[in-house]
Amino acid sequence: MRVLILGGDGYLGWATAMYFSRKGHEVAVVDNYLRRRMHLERGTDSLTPIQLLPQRVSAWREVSGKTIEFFVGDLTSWDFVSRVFKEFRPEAIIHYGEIPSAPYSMIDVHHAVHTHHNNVTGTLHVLFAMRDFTPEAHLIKLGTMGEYGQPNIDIEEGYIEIEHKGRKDVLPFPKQPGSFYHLTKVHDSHNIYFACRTWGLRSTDLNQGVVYGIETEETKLDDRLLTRFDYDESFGTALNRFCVQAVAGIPLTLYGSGTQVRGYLNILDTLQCVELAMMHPAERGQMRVFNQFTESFSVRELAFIVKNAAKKVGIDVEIAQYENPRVEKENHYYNPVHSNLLDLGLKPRYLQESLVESVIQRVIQFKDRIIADAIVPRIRWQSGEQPEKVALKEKVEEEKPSPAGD
Ligand code: NAD
Ligand code: USQ
Repeated sequence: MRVLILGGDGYLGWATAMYFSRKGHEVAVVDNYLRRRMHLERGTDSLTPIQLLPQRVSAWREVSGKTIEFFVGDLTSWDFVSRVFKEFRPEAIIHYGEIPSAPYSMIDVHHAVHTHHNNVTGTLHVLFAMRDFTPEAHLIKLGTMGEYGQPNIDIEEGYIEIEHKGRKDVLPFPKQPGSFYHLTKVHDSHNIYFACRTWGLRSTDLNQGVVYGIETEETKLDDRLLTRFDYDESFGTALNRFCVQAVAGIPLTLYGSGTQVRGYLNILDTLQCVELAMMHPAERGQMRVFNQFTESFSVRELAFIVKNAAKKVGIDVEIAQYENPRVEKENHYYNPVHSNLLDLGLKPRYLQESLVESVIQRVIQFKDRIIADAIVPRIRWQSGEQPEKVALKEKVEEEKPSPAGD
């Protein structure tokens, strides 16, 4: 299949490009290096050293004998997007090409507007390019579990049957996102749903949980093939950050009580889920929604999992409770349905199965690259400023039961 990967220089995009290329698909990636430029702006960097696309692609050719085509350009440029679609004529489009950070979108008005412009405009261009040049193609769009927020009812997969004043309908599940970034995903979902209904496009919206992990079968082949791995307050996700903090000797940064529950999945399972969606495409006119995660944990549980794993490799870890820089529910009900991908054949990997040790070993390999100043949070949801570092409230000495699912 001809697979176009938008955001193919990113954490998930580069890993996906190699995965599909190895499986024999014809793969092209698109990226404008925005993520690298955002790191420059924040004074942060990927833990893993990563090369630019021309070097990555030639290293991949050398190691695998396979070719990945690449287009360097901006999805917010219609001229660029239309040229790529006309030249490559994708059958499947995997759309990762957005700004993925909740904290970054909450820095100030400029970062919120940039995130909205980048994400919503880019996706609109993709929808129009599909309509005009590849109407049969299947869009596999990375959304987020954060679109739903944490309602006090079970979260369905995209849609809910509602009975109102004696009448029934199946409608999009109510959305209560927790940041301007998460809101862009909600807006994208509405635009995609409209395009499917109006133009008969086909799409799968993958509402993904928080991804962890550093390694895939392909990145293991050669260090020149590593994907990015972020741990700073803007771009690092909780578990990846905890692993770096453990190795750097910085107390793990639990925000607030740490009782917030999220869905998590291994980067290897992201690859599996995207492949399952691609091999079982949506119907024309349909926007399917899959909730993409394999396990739920409170942040506190994650911290103790990392602490225990680090102990096995001789590292003593402290856990600390920080004043929560975000405005979010800390004690909440959380029970999202996630059966669609399992029904298609997803074989989940579980966090406790040595993953943490294998991440920690890799982090140790690149320990000298850790920028310690990038770890402790400064960005707050409440004010537009970037004040002093968020205060450390107390050390967490023992594991307390999480209220997950109460
Ligand atoms: P990433 O930042 O590593 O990758 C995104 C890539 O898209 C970057 O390389 C960036 O340069 C590129 N990009 C952004 N805007 C672009 C534009 N206008 N034109 C061209 N390229 C552009 O992020 P990631 O962690 O790989 O996430 C990929 C996608 O998955 C994102 O849409 C994110 O919201 C979603 N997602 C990620 C996670 C996670 O935990 N990593 C969880 C749920 C959803
Ligand atoms: N958290 C901590 N300490 C940290 C970092 C985070 O306690 O050092 C907490 C946060 O307060 C939050 C939870 O951990 O309650 C998850 O935070 P995160 O930064 O790991 O994830 P989030 O901001 O939600 O965003 C990430 C990705 C985003 C994706 C989202 C999926 O960056 O692209 O959309 O996960 S989800 O969380 O399901 O919305």
